[in-house]
Amino acid sequence: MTDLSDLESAVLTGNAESALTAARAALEEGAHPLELVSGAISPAMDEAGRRFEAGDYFVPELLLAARATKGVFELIRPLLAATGTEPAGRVVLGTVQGDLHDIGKNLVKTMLEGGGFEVVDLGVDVPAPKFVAAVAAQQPSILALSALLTTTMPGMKTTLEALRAAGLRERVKVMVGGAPVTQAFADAIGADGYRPNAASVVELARQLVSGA
Ligand code: B1M
Repeated sequence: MTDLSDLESAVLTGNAESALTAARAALEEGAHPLELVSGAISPAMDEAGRRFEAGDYFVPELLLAARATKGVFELIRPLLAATGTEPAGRVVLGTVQGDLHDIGKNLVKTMLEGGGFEVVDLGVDVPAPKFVAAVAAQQPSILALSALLTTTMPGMKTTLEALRAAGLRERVKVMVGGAPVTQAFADAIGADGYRPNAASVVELARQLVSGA
């Protein structure tokens, strides 16, 4: 197994250049692109979160760590990209209103693109009306909502209500996810699907599109 400790410590210390160098080296040694995420990026971000809670890290350190992941995602995205020509379906994706976290969302996007889906990424801090307008304009098979804060999870419910009010709820499947989100929450707000991590999102998206 490839040693990913250089990549993990580069992300944790927010060194984007070293992160990219370490990621390239790991791939050259034969690491699978997703191993870089599960074996280095996720543990580094978890540790950053622990340090933040302990008062050893502040928002600038978290931002630097987040920035250090971006180049690595750009590096692995084409490696995960599907080769098929027919898109598996279109997905509109975004982080809900009030929430600026996008690392998990970007990973979900990378995985969906790797699974052959066309993804329209609305970014972060997306208000319900913007999701509704995108569903009307893009006519996706799936609307995918991410939230990382307990305080922004209600934005998912608001978005579903806005879809219903616009008469669009039956036209699109809605999947939700993000660290504080649970299957029970997804059921309570009437979402069509939930997955705890990006790796399992493609299988859910395929199920939702096929109506299984
Ligand atoms: Co913030 N933050 N943050 N933060 N941050 C958390 C989430 C927190 C747990 C840290 C902590 O206190 N321990 C805490 C939330 C507590 C809570 O509500 N439960 C927190 C807080 C409190 C805050 C602020 C309020 C801090 C402040 O300002 N006082 C503030 C809020 C800003 C806002 O959004 N309005 C804030 C700000 C930030 C930064 C901007 C500095 C930065 C984000 C930068 C960025 O994203 N570009 C940041 C970061 C980096 C974190 C931590 C450290 C890391 C998050 C991350 O990227 N994880 C985080 C602590 C932690 O998670 N350990 C924390 C790695 C990523 C791969 O995992 O995003 O969970 P994750 O995604 C996973 C799954 O959740 C899932 O798949 C992904 C991969 O498997 N998933 C989906 C995600 N979306 C999905 C959608 C799906 C399916 C699966 O279907 C559609």
